[in-house]
Amino acid sequence: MTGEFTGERLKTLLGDCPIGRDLRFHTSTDSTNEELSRWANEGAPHGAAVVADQQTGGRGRLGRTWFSPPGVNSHTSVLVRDALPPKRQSLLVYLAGVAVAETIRECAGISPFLKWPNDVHVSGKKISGVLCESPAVPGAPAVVLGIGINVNGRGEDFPEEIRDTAASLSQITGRQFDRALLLSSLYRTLDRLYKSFRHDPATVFALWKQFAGFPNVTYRILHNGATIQGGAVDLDADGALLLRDGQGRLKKIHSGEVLEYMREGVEDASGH
Ligand code: BT5
Repeated sequence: MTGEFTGERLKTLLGDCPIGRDLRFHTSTDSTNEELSRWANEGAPHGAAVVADQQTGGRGRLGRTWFSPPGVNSHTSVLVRDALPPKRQSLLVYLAGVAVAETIRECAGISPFLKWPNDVHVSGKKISGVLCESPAVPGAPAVVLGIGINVNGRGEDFPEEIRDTAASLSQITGRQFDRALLLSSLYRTLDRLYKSFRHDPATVFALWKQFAGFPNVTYRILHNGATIQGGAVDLDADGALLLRDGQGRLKKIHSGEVLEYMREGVEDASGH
């Protein structure tokens, strides 16, 4: 059963949820992250959210493209703007990942795998990605949490170059999902997790590590031009990934490109 995907319906489903109280819903926009950054520049408050049925310039990290066709998926950005200490702002990517994973578990009954730092996978395929940005805006600092979820799309509709690595919730479960219901659940989950994160990120980190299969996951990562392989040990307080390499040395990785991951006892390893 899928209901109408409109701003009015989403507002009704949200009730008094603080996230999405200020909501802009577009049939099409360039990128919800761009739109929310512009709005933040004009004074958008904490919890403001932008939703688009389609994005014509959906973005991933490092200038990559996010496939955002009309009619099937969820594209949203949520504003965090309440004087969070700068060190904590960079950790919000983990909060967003856990919120997506919990929402998918609740709405679709499947437990996704969180791949460091910003991907959400099911059965080795990417079903969601998170892009956190801190646009320079006047007034209180702003962090934009951009979240794309592949919801009702068919496999053959993905562009050739990601057909083997991407999937939608409906491809995996054989069901169609109500996108407004999914988003209302996502916003409520974000709100609940944010309250705990603001007080102390430890609980959200622990949940992230659970969804990420720590410590039973090994990563091969391209980091500063070198490849590092090691077992996942922890996330440190700055959000860096701690890996134990084959020689037993602890490696701290702030940023890098995951080439491959292997999960003990799970046959869904993928590098994408
Ligand atoms: C991400 O980047 O995964 C972050 C994606 C964030 C998208 C949301 S949608 C709402 C908001 N507004 C925006 O403009 N962006 C955010 P990254 O880790 O760089 O992964 C990008 C790569 O994922 C691409 O290079 C493709 O290989 C692959 N990809 C592109 N579109 C995809 C899709 N719909 N599903 C799965 N994989 C995709």
